[in-house]
Amino acid sequence: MNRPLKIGITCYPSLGGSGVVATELGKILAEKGHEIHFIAHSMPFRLGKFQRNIYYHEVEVTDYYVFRYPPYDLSLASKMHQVARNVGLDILHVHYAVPHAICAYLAKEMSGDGLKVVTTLHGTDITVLAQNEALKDIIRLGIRKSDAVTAVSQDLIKETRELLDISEPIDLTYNFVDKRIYYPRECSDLRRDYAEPHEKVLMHISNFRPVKRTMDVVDIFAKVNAKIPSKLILVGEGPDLPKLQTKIAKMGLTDRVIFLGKQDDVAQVVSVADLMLLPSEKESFGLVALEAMACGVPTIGSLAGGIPELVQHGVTGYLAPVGDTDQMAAFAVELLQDTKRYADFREACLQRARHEFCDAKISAQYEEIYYRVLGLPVEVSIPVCQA
Ligand code: GMT
Repeated sequence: MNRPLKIGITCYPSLGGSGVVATELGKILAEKGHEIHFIAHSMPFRLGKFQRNIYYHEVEVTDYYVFRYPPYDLSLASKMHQVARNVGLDILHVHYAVPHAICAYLAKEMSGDGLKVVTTLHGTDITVLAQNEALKDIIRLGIRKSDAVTAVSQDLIKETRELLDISEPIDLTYNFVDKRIYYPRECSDLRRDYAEPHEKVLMHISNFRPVKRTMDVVDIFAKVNAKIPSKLILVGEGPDLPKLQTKIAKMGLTDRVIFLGKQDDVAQVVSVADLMLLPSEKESFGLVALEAMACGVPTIGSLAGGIPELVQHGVTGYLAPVGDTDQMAAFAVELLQDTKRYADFREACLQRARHEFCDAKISAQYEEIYYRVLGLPVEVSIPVCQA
């Protein structure tokens, strides 16, 4: 048996897929007996109640009158080093390359080579930020100085290699769901609050940034609603929301769209939906589509990034080129009108989420990486997920 590890995890602790993955991974590793130390500027929002083996270390930013911009990155690197030294961390696992991979590199320089750094690339840290010439070289440095790098889809691995000219190995570690949380919830009461029995429910969950193409969400919905009476539930908040509200009002759809704002209990909310809409411009994986899949909800989305690695076209959802809202709406209508096909898609979603993207399998892949970089014998077996 491998010995339990002491693992520091840094992520963006507020709403966002990378923070969710990092937090859920930490919770699962803690259940497996590892000692997990979250190092972040605030408590990760999914951490929830007290759990054995989990510790939280808050990064306090030093302000001083000479600073125009208080240096958060340096405070984070110092905190990583202090935690590593005080508790004897084996691994620093950072999620999202910017600035976390560089902070981890600095922490390692301070702590010594005994501390190993694992960086997980999540998406826009590469697909957007690594396109920026001002950041490209420092992102490449963070990746090269990591002891292991993982990415959440094959597509993201490919993009990282192309954009940054990286030839070092990158491990594939897909996003995952905890099947104790993500399963189809009973929600008939809740559904009645939002939709009439004859209406279908379409849903979109995101941070409403331009990359999510939320205007397309409304266009797809309007085209579906013209054929099948439907409601659109929007979950989350972000910069495009005011523009979206104006568009919804102009299209005369105000009484058909429900804004739920930010919600923590995604499994409950998503169970209300018949379809998830994810027409993103870029999407390295699409955690929200996996969460929907695990609750039996097919996704209609774009052929962007890693989405096709998750959503099998014609099996667990339908995909069309980015911006092709006519095609996405046509797919949605086709699926919603065919009861037998919809039931098949729903079953395929449940099977795929539980077998391919279960927490036990993906967390074991991460453990394997940790032991490998530490030079310890890898005695982790990757379990076959049970439905
Ligand atoms: O890269 C981002 O935009 C942020 C990040 C986040 O924190 O939400 O999202 C990315 O990471 C998720 C978890 O790995 C993936 O499921 C999302 O697809 C990915 N977002 C994008 O690529 C736009």
